[in-house]
Amino acid sequence: MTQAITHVTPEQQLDLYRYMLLDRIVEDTMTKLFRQNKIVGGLYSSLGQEAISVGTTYALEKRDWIAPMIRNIGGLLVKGVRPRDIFTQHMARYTSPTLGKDGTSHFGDLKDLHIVSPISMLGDLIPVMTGVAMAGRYLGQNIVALTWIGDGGTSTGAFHEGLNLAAQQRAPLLLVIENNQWAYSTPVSRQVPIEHLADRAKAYGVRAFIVDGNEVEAVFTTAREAVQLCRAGQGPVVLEAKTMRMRGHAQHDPAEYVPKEMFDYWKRRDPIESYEKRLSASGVLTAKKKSEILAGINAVVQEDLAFAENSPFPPPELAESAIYCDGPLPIEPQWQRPFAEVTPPRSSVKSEWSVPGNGEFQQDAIEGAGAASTAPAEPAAPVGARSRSFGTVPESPGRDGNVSGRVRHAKGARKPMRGRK
Ligand SMILES: Cc1ncc(C[n+]2csc(CCOP(=O)(O)OP(=O)(O)O)c2C)c(N)n1
Ligand SMILES: [Mg+2]
Repeated sequence: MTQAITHVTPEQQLDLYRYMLLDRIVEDTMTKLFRQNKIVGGLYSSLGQEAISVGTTYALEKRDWIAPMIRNIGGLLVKGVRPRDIFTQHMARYTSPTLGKDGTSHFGDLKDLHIVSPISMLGDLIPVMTGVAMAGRYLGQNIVALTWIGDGGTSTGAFHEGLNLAAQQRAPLLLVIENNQWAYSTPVSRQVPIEHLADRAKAYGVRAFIVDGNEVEAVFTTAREAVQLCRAGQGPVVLEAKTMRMRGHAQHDPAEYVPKEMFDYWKRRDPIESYEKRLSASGVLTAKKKSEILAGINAVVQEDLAFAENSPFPPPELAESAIYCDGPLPIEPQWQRPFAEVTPPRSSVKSEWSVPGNGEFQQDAIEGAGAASTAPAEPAAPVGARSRSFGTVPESPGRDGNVSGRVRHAKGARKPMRGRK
């Protein structure tokens, strides 16, 4: 049932490489901008973690949804966000997706790219994305919702509440735990008494995978398998990717509390360098191809950087607009709301199945008349027998947190939901 799909085509390999490189060049460019005092607010780095955002998002389809956190610029790029949006947003320019009103990666695109804007409160995106996943199912779209959480974020209440909700509702949610071994200055070992954060999924009857987060193909193929399970109606999946935060929490933090040997070890496991070597050795990445990819990335980045640098800041007269509600607005109870008002908006994603009338409230069904024909659709099946057992747990990371490159899977498959594909 949960057969690993390990095949990655040369085209996909070059795509994965290109996106990781694009991510790194975009973030390196922003580091320079930060040093030039052109970034408004903080700047967070996903240096060394690019394989996770890129590999997981690459496993999605266009119709699927993501909600990034601070180290998921790679996911935005794979989803189709242009570097100019990332630059202008960080530089608070008027041309940014939030018209210069917000900073970092705090923007989304609900209409076309299906991106929910980050929420700073760690963990809160999990219940939100569970809701997105459930809404997609409700609309028959067969979508998957993906979000990421750090090792520190797994200790928030929202993580546990959200995961339990997703499990109980069998929501098609892929939750990626980016275990980069540090939450600000706190190492994982001082935060939790367990070795593998994926084990937390067990408590909620959720299937979990552990993967080497520095191996982009392992991340991609495992995420692809997880996405398939979600889409098949088998409930949420947790994917723990073991990696290392190669910078401080943000630019202001020199990370002097991290042992130097730990940085040295992980530097040798850089996800882009190692993949480049691998693709070169197999002949997929020739010297010519590599310079073509690099030239393509640099052309886009330079064009978008120039666009951002030449963009104005928002006009001062707009500083107070779109912040508070232009109230007071009268709020009156409306007990008989029209059907169109309470049904979900039209969406660009075509339904693969339909719930009659989008499951609207049917007075007749309650009163008995015509109940057989108008009864609301069957609700999501509750979590069935909790027969999953977690098979091989990975070898322990060493004291420095090293992990081997193997992918391990939790065993046990759920039956697909009734009536779902
Ligand atoms: C609920 C909540 N508590 C605390 C914070 C402050 N904070 C922001 S990032 C961070 C560290 C997060 O560490 P981790 O989850 O491991 O993610 P990483 O920074 O390593 O990617 C903290 C404590 C927050 N944003 N939300
Ligand atoms: Mg962390």
